[in-house]
Parts: sequence; structure tokens; C-alpha cells
Amino acid sequence: MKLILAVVQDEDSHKVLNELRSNNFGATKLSSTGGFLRAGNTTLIVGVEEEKLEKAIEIIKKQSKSRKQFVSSTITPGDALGILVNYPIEVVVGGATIFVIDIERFEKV
Ligand code: 2BA
Repeated sequence: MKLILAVVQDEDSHKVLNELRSNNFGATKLSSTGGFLRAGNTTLIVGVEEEKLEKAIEIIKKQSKSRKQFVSSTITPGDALGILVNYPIEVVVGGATIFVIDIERFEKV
């Protein structure tokens, strides 16, 4: 058995979860925060049999779009002591960041 940890954007999480559910995958949704943008995203935990791993990853990839976001950065111009200037930096976020972990034991009691 494998465990998928997938970080997706909040906007995509419903579509990913719906398609996982309609293909009989169990999933848990966690609200998470990206360390770089400090903005909300969604982490999905999906336990899958090894032979169904690629199908689950295919669904996550299909439903996760990459988007551009802007993060504000601050610089101090060369000789302008004490003056801070904010300027936007563009970053491309996602589709999805996917980790796959081997599961040693799985039980439902
Ligand atoms: P964030 O950490 O908020 O990162 C959002 C996006 O900012 C990243 O998109 C990337 O395009 C950019 N970015 C991140 N760190 C950067 C840096 N030091 N310099 C410049 N740009 C940077 P993604 O790579 O698609 O990542 C989306 C989210 O997936 C991340 O949100 C984070 O929550 C998660 N993630 C990405 N890589 C991870 C990793 N190695 N371990 C755990 N979580 C990860």
C-alpha cells in the first residue's frame, strides 16, 4: 500500500476530491499553508493499493491547474537610507506537489 500526500490549490481541491471519490478512492483533506507564500492551500492524504497508485495520481494531475500569483517583496534602494520599496514578484504555483510514501501497515478497526 502507498500513501499519497498531495498539496493542491484550494480552488482545485473540490474537483480533485470529487473525482477521487467517484473512482472509489478514500481521501482526507487538510487545510494547510504554503511556507513560501504563507497562503492557504490544501493537502490531500490518499491511501491506495499499489496497482491503483497511477490512477490516483493521474486524477490529481488532471484536476490541478498551475496559476500565477504575486508575492510582495521589499527592497532598500542603494543610497536611499531608511526608504523601503515594495514590488511584486510573480511565482507560478502548482498544479500539485505530490509525495508517495510506502505504508508498512494499514488497519481499519
Ligand atoms: P508555497 O511554499 O507557498 O510556494 C508557492 C510557490 O512559490 C511555489 O509553487 C513556487 O513556485 C514558489 N516558491 C516556493 N519557494 C520559493 C523560493 N524559495 N523562491 C522562489 N519561489 C518559491 P509550488 O512549487 O507549486 O508549490 C506549491 C505548494 O506546495 C507550496 O506552497 C508548498 O505548500 C508545497 N510544497 C512545494 N514543495 C514542497 C516540498 N518540497 N515540501 C513540502 N511542501 C512543498
